[in-house]
Amino acid sequence: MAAQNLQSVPDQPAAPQEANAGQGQGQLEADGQAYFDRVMADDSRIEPKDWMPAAYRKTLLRQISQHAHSEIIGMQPEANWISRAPSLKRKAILMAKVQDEAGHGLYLYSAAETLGQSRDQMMDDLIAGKARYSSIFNYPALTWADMGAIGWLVDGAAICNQVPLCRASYGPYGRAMVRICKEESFHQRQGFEILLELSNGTPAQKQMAQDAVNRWYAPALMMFGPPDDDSPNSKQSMAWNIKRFSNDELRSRFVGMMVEQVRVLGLTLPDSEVRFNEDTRKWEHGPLDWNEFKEVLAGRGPCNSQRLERRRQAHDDGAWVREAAASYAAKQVNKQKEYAA
Ligand code: BYC
Repeated sequence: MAAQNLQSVPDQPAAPQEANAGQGQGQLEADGQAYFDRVMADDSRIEPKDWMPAAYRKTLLRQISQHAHSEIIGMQPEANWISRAPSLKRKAILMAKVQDEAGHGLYLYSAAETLGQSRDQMMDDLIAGKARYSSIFNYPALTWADMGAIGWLVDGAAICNQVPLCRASYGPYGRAMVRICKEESFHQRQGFEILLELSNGTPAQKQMAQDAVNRWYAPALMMFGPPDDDSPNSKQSMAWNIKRFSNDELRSRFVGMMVEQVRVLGLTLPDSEVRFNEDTRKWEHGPLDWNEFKEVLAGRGPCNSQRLERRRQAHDDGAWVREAAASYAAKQVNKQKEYAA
């Protein structure tokens, strides 16, 4: 039961491994549960080989695989603009960003695999339309300014949601998030900078930036998930130290960050009801269309079918790479066997 701590994570409670030698399954389960409870109480970390409740494993698999799928599907709206980027510099930056998202997907699929599900299975579920990915990527990127709005608002929301996940109780997830958050911060800055340049450009460029912010604002707020009263998973995920803040808490925090930054951009948020509530000490925003959110989750958003179709096509196009890699790996194994014989 290896337990590796981040510096910020308190000392791990002693694992019950040795004490269990020779004991029956029931006792092992009881010791495992006691160990797990101590880890949770100490706000420490569970590692892949540690005992964990089946429901904890299932919840993590659900969240991490959805997160991985979001990164991979999230490459599409921006990849569509690589060939239309307005300069070589912008093209190089956008390509690097889209590649980063692929990398995030790979770290997350690796973290999910440590919970016992194969990457092939996760990918099959995605392309069969059985798995979720973030609602935000079912909206179209209509103009170059959308690259700015995605970077600023979508990556901004992602950071707000994901920084607390760096302290998630499952070690491989928390560690993956540390690196992802560093890269997301750069992504947000590049989005902000695109919008700033457009905002300081011609009136038409400024209008394009404002239009993009208007279209991405509400979908970005919905990225945090349904309102707390309608979030069936939050309570348990918070008890297990996976989620650290509720959906509404993070959404409110994000709105506060955006209020400050939009002023620097010289743009406005399309929400006349944003205000800081002095009594609750929280930022509030206008109503969101949760029916639209449900429609998107049900597969009926503006781009759901296009995104999945593109993913299927990319999977088929990549078949020869997977075959070649598997064949090369088999050859290496045979060579080693021959060498050993
Ligand atoms: N979209 O009980 P709740 C990125 C589902 S990638 C779709 O509150 P939970 C980026 C939820 O799964 C950003 N589905 O759930 C990439 C649940 O359904 P199931 C992705 C959503 O898990 C490329 C049901 O609604 N970030 O940043 O406690 C380029 C009830 O919800 C959404 C992550 O994945 C949604 N927005 O909380 C640029 C972060 N919201 O599974 C940027 C990690 C909710 O029961 N994930 N649902 O069928 C999380 O933090 C949490 O899973 C959520 C939801 C806050 C998203």
